[in-house]
Amino acid sequence: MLNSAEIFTQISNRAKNFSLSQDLYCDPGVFQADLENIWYKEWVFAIPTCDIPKTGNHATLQIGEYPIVIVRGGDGQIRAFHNVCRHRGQRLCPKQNGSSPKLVCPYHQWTYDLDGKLLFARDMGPDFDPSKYSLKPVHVRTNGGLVYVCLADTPPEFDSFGGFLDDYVGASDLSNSKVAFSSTIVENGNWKLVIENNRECYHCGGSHPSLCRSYSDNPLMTVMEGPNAASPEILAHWNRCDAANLPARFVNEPGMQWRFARVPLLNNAESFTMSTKVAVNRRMGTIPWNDAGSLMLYHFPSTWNHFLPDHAIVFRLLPISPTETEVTSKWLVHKDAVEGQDYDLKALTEVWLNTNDEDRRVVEENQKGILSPAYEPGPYSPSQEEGVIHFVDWYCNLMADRLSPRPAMAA
Ligand code: 3BY
Ligand code: FES
Ligand code: FE
Repeated sequence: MLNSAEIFTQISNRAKNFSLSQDLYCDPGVFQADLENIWYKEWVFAIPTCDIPKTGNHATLQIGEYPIVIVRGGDGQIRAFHNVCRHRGQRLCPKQNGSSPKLVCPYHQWTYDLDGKLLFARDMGPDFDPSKYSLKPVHVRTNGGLVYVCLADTPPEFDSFGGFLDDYVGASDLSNSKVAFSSTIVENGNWKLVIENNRECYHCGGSHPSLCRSYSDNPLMTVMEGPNAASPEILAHWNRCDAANLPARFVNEPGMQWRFARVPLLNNAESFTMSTKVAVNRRMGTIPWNDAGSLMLYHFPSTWNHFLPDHAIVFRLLPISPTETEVTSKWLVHKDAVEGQDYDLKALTEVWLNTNDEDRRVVEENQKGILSPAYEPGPYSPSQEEGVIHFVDWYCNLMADRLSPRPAMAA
C-alpha cells in the first residue's frame, strides 16, 4: 500500500500521454488518496432534482466512506445531510430512494424534520437539548435541475460551472421532467478506468453496435478545440443552434474538469434508439427540433450526460473500492409523457443499457490486464484519445498539487 510520498513520486515520474502505472489503478493507498484528495474535495454529481420532486422525497448516495441523504423540504428546498443518526450513528435512510414526511431513524425512532432539525427523541431525560443534535449538513448546489454535493469544509468555486448548467441544461427544462428509468450497475474496475473509457470513442466501433447507429465515432465529436473551432459539420450545427437561441458551442474549464457541447448525431439521427428516431413523442424544454443532437456534459470526477431533444440520460459514477465502481444511469423524459402512450420504455432505454453493459465488460477486461505484472503504461492515440489525456492530466495535476510535500514552516 503506497503512502503519499510514493504516490506523489509515481505521478511526478509518469510518462506524459501514456496510461498510468499499475499502482495508480489498483493500489489501496492510491484509492484512499483519491477519496481524500478528489472525492471528498470536489463537487460530485448526486441526482437530478426530478428524482425527488415532492416534499419528503429523499435519495441517498455513498461517496467513499460517507453515506449522504438528499431531501426535498416543506419549503421545496433541496438539502443534503450526512445520512448518520445523531443518536448512535445508524444510517438514517437505507434505501436509494424513499419518501416520508419526517426522517425517522429505524433504530430508536429519533425523528428529524426535513430541514435536519431533531424534533423528537424518546426518554432522553430533562437535560437533553435536541437543538444540539441536528443532522450534519453537506454542501449542496442545484443548477439546471441537477444536484451536486461537496464534502469539503470549504468547497471549490461552483458558480461559473453552475451558470453554464443553468444556461445549457436549462434548455431541457429538467424541472418539468421525470425519471422514466434508473439503472445501477457495479463495474469491476477502478473509477479512473470508467472515466477513461467514457472519454474516447476509439473503442466504439468494436464495442457499441447499437450506439453506433446514432452516435458518430469520429473523435472530433468527443474533443473540440473551442467555441469557434470544430469540424465544419459541428460548426454548421452550432450556427443553426445560435439562430434558435439554443446553447450549443463548446465551453470548458481551463483545466478540462468540465465541458459542454451540443453535437449533431450521425446522419441526422434524432436520438439514441435502435431506429435512430425519437423514443418520446414529446420534446423537452425549448429544444426546437428532433435533430438538435446531444448536449454532452461531463464533470470530473463523477458524471457524464447526454441531453437529447426527447430525453436526457444522466450518469453518475461513485468509487466503491480500488477495483469496483458503481455506475447509475437515469433516463429523464417530459413529466407529462405517458409510458405506453408517448414512449415505449424498451425503445427508450435499450441502446444505453446495451452500451453500459458493453462498457462494463471493456472496463473489467482493462482492469484484469492492468493487474498483470506484465502490464506497463501504453501510449494514448493523440487524435482518438485526447479526451483521455485531458482526464489523466487533470487527475495528475490535481493529485500532484494536493500531495506535494510542503516545505516545513521556518522556525
Ligand atoms: O457518452 C459519451 O460521452 C460518448 C459515447 C461513447 C463514448 N463517449 C465519447
Ligand atoms: Fe438513531 Fe438510535 S441510532 S435513534
Ligand atoms: Fe463506450
